[in-house]
Amino acid sequence: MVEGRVVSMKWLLAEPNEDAVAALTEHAGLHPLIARLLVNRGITAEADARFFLSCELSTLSDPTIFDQMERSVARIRTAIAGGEKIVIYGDYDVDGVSGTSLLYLALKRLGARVGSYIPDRMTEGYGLNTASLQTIRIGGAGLVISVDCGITAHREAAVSRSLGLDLIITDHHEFVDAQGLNASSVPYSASSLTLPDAYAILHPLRLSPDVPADMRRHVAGLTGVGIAFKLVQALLNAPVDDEHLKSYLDLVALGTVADVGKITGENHILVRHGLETMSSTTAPRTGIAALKQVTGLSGKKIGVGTVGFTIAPRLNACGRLKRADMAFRLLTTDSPEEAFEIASSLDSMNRERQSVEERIVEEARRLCLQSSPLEAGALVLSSEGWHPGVVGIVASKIVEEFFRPTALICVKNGVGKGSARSIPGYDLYEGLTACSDLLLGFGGHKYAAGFSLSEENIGSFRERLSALVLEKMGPQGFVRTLSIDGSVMLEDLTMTLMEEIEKMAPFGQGNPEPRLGARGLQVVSSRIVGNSHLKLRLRQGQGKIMDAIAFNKGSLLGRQVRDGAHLAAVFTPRVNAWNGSSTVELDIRDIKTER
Ligand SMILES: [Mn+2]
Repeated sequence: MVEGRVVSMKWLLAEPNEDAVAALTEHAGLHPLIARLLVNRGITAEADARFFLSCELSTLSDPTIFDQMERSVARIRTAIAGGEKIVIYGDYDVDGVSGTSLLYLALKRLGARVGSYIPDRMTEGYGLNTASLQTIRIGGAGLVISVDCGITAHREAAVSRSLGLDLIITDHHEFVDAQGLNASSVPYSASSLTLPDAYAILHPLRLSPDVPADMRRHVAGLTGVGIAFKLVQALLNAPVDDEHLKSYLDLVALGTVADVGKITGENHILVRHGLETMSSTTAPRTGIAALKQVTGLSGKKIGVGTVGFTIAPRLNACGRLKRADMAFRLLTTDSPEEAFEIASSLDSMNRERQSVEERIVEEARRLCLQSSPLEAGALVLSSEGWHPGVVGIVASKIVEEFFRPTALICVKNGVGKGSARSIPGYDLYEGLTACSDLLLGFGGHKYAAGFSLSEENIGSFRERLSALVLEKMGPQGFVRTLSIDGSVMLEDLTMTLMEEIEKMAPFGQGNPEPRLGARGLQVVSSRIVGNSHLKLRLRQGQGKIMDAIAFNKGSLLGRQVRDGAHLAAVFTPRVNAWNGSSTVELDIRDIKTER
């Protein structure tokens, strides 16, 4: 997006508690750098370090630690035994669709009469709604299980009850009490919190009172599909290495990564094993195999990035532009022909989505450049021609380029629907709260939020939000920062260390790839490869020469980067396997001239 403009960044070296690093190094017998990486990621106790590095399915917690798990399981068993119809009520995003598919497949295999319902993004919007609950009741169901939604559905839970429809809510979103106040910061106790009046509620922050703190931390980050998995784990009452239970891990990895769930705690275990399942050629899910085929991923290793950038956008494409049932059908079908057909049309819908997105990105950039984007605190852009399904993604791209909190508003019949994204250091939810008198409604969190407003308020909203951001950030506040885990000598980056680092994988949200810094580097040789990437050979002092690559930094050649130049660099070390031999290569994120 930055079109050759290399933005300079402020380097921030992490300052972990050195005593904690030393203690972990000594007691857990870890390489000091590994101990530092763990402490930087909030892992300080020896037991937590072992849990994290072993990453074994056998260390997953017993699902009955969830409040009301036994009640939920008993109700579902009764429905199965009595031939009562169950409907899984999901969400159209990838987490929701994966969780719905997982629960649907598991219940079907347990002999349940089970159906699924995924609301339409455009006509119904997110979450439970009373009209569809009525339709589900008329269709003969006696039990509805929500996935990835429902925790704020006070009214819909009451409607279910009045319809004689039992509702089990499984969700990971924040609680909102009946008055609409955000309440998840309040520790749960049955008396202090008003939750929807459902038959049962399963939520990662609602555990039995005697559950120890470390176990609470490990499950706190479960997403919609993760909770659906816990429910199935309890229903099957099987050990975690049970083949049937394990067969759902690909769906868990898919939903968790797509929902940008933290890859720490139990998510780390579920995602690692789920990605392995997805990568295997022996028993992949029919729909996943078809998606891999149409995207050229067959036989390749599936990582967090592949899911986030290739697989999830395709599953999302139908939810964004059309109905999400296609993604559900793809994930639940056994027929390779049907799977291939759906995967192909998802792939072309994704291309359609991309071209819609590119057009909006261009229009939004043009609108930004018409004003003085870098003098504004926030960028608030609006149009009648934008598709609400993609404006969130576009807002992220505008943030990436201009580094300002950004809102894109789609205007229709005098009402604007907006999607906003923020930068580190500015709490968007707080900002919207301070503009609430100008808004018809809003929701979200620090970095991403949605809102609606009447068209005539767009101008005032732009001015107010922009002023609020400027006031909070200060004129010097808009500086991109690059955090560094630790500084190293290049000679420390051995293959043995790389194997230790690999034990921390998969990397992603909450568990970023290690980013290291080194000083006193001299450029031995440099050239441009591909479009505008820099390929370098670097040496530190009299040490050995190492290969490095700096993506999209070709414009530095001949300026900062010349043969013989002295540099400091921030990079992620990677193993480069080539012609049967493996070497460590530096993936450079930023460079500064030294001396
Ligand atoms: Mn979710």
